[in-house]
Amino acid sequence: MFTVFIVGTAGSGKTTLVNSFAEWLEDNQYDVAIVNLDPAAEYVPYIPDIDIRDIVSARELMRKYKLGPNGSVIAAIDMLAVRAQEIKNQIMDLGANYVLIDTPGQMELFAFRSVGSVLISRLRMDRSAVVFVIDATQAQTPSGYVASMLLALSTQFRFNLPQVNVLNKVDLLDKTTLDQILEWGEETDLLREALLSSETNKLESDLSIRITDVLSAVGTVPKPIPISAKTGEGLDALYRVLHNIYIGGSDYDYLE
Ligand SMILES: Nc1nc2c(ncn2[C@@H]2O[C@H](COP(=O)(O)OP(=O)(O)O)[C@@H](O)[C@H]2O)c(=O)[nH]1
Ligand SMILES: [Mg+2]
Repeated sequence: MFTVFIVGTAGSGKTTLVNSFAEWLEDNQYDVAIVNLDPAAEYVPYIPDIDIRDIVSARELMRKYKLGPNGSVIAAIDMLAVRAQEIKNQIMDLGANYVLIDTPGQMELFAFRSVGSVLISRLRMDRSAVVFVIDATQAQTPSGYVASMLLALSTQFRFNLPQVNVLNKVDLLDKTTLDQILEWGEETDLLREALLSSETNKLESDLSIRITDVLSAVGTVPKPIPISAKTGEGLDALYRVLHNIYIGGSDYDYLE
């Protein structure tokens, strides 16, 4: 069993990706299960095998304890962490090869509170990975790109799991813009140049250059894989990278 946590900022396309990647896996004869861990999801396009809203619903907590939207998500995640073993048992009972886990819309309420990493460490299996979803439209400017990569790195430290970064919504970019973003991932010098010549104010570009230096000094931020959760473009490349992570852990335990 390989559990894949789909993490990213609100609106980056996590839920859409869970749906389209599950379809892709099924079309390619893989056995896949879906877990919805977002207690505040209004609508999901897939039918989850386990839905956290059946255990705790942010909407109900709002009503019952008179909480706001953020407070109710925080309370719901705290409650889930307590019941993590029960949820993990349910996931194990699904017996699927691939388990895709959709996470709360607002990642800061989940990824950057200590209980979020506790929840993930309790739910993770022997083989787990994080797919960090970057919204390509937010990463078109050099400083937007740097901010996205910094968030990706923070998430990587936070969860301490193998992580794949994806640049989602590439269907919304023209080819030149996409190629440019991908070049920034290959060549830090090109990114620095772009930051220096971009329209942003000097303070922002100075700060972004310093962050870029830190990112390249750390040296572990994998360059993002371009995908579209909407059109399905790039999902085969995402699968290949995940599969390598899956088999990388040991040389005797294969997916098929
Ligand atoms: N054009 C385009 N839109 C997308 C893509 N992925 C997601 N979206 C849209 O982005 C919005 C937010 O997506 P959602 O999956 O709910 O994001 P989440 O908050 O991260 O779960 C929705 O309107 C989606 O239809 C994509 O690859 N291309
Ligand atoms: Mg969502």
